Amino acid sequence: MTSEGVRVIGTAGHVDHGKSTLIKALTGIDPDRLREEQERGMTIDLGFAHLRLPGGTEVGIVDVPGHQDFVRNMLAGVGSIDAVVLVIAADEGVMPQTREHLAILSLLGIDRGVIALSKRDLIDDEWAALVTEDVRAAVRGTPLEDAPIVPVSATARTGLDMLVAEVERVLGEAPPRRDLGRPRLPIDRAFTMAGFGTVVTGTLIDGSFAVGEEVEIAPAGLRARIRGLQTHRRATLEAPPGRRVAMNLTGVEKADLERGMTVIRPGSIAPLSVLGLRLAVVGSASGPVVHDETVKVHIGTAERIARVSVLEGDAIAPGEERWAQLRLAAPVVAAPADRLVVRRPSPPETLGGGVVADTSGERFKRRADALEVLARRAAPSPTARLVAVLDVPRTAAEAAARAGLEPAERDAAVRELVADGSAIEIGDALLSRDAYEALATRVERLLAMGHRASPLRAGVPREEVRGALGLTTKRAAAVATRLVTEGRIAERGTAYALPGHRPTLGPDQEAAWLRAGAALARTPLQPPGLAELETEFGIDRELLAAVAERGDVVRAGDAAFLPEAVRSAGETVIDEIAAAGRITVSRARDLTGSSRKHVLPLLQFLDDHGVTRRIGDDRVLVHPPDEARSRLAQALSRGRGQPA
Ligand SMILES: Nc1nc2c(ncn2[C@@H]2O[C@H](COP(=O)(O)OP(=O)(O)OP(=O)(O)O)[C@@H](O)[C@H]2O)c(=O)[nH]1
Ligand SMILES: [Mg+2]
Repeated sequence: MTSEGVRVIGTAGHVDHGKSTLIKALTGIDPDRLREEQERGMTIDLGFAHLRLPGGTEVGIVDVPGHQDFVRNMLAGVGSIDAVVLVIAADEGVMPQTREHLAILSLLGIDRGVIALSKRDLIDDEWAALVTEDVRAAVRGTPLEDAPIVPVSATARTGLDMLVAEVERVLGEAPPRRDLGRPRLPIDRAFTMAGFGTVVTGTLIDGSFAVGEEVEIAPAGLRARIRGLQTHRRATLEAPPGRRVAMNLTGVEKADLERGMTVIRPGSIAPLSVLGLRLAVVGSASGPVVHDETVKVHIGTAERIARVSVLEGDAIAPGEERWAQLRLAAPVVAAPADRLVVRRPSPPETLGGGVVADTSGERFKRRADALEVLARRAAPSPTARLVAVLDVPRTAAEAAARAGLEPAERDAAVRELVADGSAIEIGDALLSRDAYEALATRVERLLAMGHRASPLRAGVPREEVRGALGLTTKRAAAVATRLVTEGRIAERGTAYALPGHRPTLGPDQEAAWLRAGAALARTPLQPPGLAELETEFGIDRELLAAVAERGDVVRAGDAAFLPEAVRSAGETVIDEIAAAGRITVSRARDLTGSSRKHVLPLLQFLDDHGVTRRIGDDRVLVHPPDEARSRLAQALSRGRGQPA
């Protein structure tokens, strides 16, 4: 199944101009399905039909009402069509809703279509020529400017083949539907069908749904399962984007569902109450859209009351376009690049619309910030759009969905951004260079503050640094690791520090260390223990760690030695093993003139640094003596008494 094989078209045009009659003539299906519609002879709500074009393409048809009281229903129907058939009655010509529907099509970006000059049987050739000229003038400057005008009569059945041929040609030029791997079915109808249960219909966009899938009905947050799928009354196991779909759902009641809700994969889109866009006000609007004005927003099949927050100036005059945020009274499923239409509630009037640029839901405190962010998010190129949503770490899939990119565009954009350094890979996620720099600065500041507050300490505990990033544990660790790799921060045991940071002692602490160092030097291989260092000399663990950090003392197990003592004891041990092949603890004690209590941590230190290895009661060398000596020297130059 290819999405090119199936298309969706819609009708548009003034009331009574013959839309429904034309669809019935083309398909044999009467789109006016409601009793009230039959009785009043007019379309009230959306009607549906389908047609197979001569070339084999299946076309779903959405028939809309033309009456001005039902423009909201028309809006729910034309949201995701591939092309429009604008019907203009030859005997009446261009009328108010002809123009209003044209404006709506233009706002929704529907720029493919055919104009059917209907009821051709009611007029003569001369009149037909005049009205054709009027129609041309009316569509000038609209996306249908170059659309073919086909005279038709549904009752006399003339021009129908020509109309179908033009529809086929126009659809042939339409691009394939995008597949973002994140399906949405904006519901246009919900009903109960005997033998099936709950059914919803709509035009599927942005991805495929399959029978058996669990789905969410947003924004209600309901869960359901797809029991069956139909396109054009035929059952299918999977429906790709761009087709009319009837979806049989289990787990929800019709009473819980209504037009304007959207079927999505559970959790795939968070409904939003704030939408940012450049709001264009149509030239024909009766007045400006002013800041804080209440409007109706139509997006997909949904309709919401909203307040307009004009971000540039205080109003948007007819014919102008300005950055604005729409604050909706209730959340709606929306994605970047969605089109919406804004209407005035009363007297009803189509005011304008635009393309959703920002779905972050952020309410900006400063207008200048808002403008900058929105402009960035509305950027046209896929890479720019992707980078704009990477202000926080997101997986490539999340980011692409937010930026409205298709998988193919996404992969190319990710490669390009990572290659030129505009995006940084952070664990499973990507982050823009700017956002990464902001995090780096935050870490550097935190470390600088930590060093100032505790000059003695090696640095700021790793956990604290990661916690300050406000990211998931894994991503925070990835950011920190990258900063270390880049040499912007340094790892000091279980802490991070700025590379230049050396723990510094105050004058009293230096004096205390001087006395303690002298005591250590008096009996280098039987030095005072840690408890004594603290009680007698005031060298607590933190101070000792600081002195060790700068290389003045070596911590080994539960003891502390001067580096010189460790070196001489270590060399003695190495020499002995080089000569005798091994050394025991008591032999090491005797040769170094130490005690058992002190020689144990010394030997452990040598083991830990890959100088010696323990075999039973003996120590042997891990490497030849020269290598052992250089390892010992290295361990001491590291100055931290920490195994590498
Ligand atoms: N003579 C003639 N009458 C037509 C033709 N097409 C439609 N009509 C008549 O025009 C009237 C309106 O037709 P509909 O098809 O209901 O018009 P519509 O555009 O669907 O109207 P709404 O849906 O209410 O906007 C009906 O009485 C039709 O019989 C045609 O080709 N020739
Ligand atoms: Mg109709």
